[in-house]
Amino acid sequence: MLIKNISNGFVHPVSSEITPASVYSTRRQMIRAMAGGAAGATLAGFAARDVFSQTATQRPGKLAALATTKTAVAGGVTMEKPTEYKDASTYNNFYEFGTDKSDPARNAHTLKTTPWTVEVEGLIKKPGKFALDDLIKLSSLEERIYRLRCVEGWSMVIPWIGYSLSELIRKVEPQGSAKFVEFVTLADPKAMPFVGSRVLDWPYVEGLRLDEAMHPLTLLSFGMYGEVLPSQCGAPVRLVVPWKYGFKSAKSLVKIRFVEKQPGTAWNKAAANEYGFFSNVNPEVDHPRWSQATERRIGEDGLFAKKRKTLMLNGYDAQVGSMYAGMDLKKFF
Ligand SMILES: Nc1nc2c(c(=O)[nH]1)N[C@H]1C(S)=C(S)[C@@H](COP(=O)(O)O)O[C@H]1N2
Ligand SMILES: [Mo]
Repeated sequence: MLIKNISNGFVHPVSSEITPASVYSTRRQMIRAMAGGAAGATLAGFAARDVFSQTATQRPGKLAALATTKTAVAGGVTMEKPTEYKDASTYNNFYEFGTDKSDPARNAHTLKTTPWTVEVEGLIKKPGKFALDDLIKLSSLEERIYRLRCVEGWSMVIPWIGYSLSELIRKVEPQGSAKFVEFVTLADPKAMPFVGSRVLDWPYVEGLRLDEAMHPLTLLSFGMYGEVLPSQCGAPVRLVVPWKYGFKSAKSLVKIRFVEKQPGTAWNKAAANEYGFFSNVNPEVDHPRWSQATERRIGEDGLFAKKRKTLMLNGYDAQVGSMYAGMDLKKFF
């Protein structure tokens, strides 16, 4: 059955059975069915080449499986070939474990993810502490293939598992005064060798405007590639905000706080002229030290690998662009 939500452009093929996330051939069939069916209009925007380029990706078989009941198609990115798991899990930014891309995979095994609780507090009617299992069960898990564009100029395509953060936000009932959401991550100096170092202010914090946090694309993610998140990718729960530079997608969340004023964020505090609060992917606004017009896809390195053009709002303009109507994106970068 296809459920189309006109307002946000989503097309959800809903299955009554649990479909293993690793069955990409099923997705290929589904995409074909959709292209010829009710969702044809939505898919017309995709190049046929992209629609059929999806190649089979096996579940890596390294961590516990995390089944999804729905597969969501969000934006044009879904049709891109996912980055290899080995690349996505060894080339990371997670400064609590070191500043080198290979440090998190090497060091994050010290992260203890059980027990884990996420505190939801601030300007809401129903504050509370969620044990991880309860948080996972709060809504049905979907697989969503999103492109993530790092501010440093590389990108990846990841089959994330999670649900829209809006599901949680609705349950805790924000008060009228809540205008922003602050995301606080774990800062445990015993498990995280770089917490205490002077690179960043700890804990690593991030923030979104309430409408951004409520946007259906904003994902509360518990897994990737059909399995729970590896520690270096932000286990056991992280944010994925696909139209913003990677650093907005805070890893290993422990607190979600509803506030009235725009919260300080880790990278903005470190260098306000380089990292704004919004940090929307924007090929037209250069980083002070480099261009943001192109990107390198992880796994396509090599001397002759062609750079890709970075898309406005990382390719999600149609879904999220209206939230920034009338805003000068050079000023609010
Ligand atoms: N807690 C925390 N979250 C974080 C970071 C970090 O250093 N600490 N790095 C960010 C940056 S800069 C990027 S690009 C993404 C990278 O996510 P990935 O390693 O899963 O690709 O995580 C973001 N989330
Ligand atoms: Mo990043």
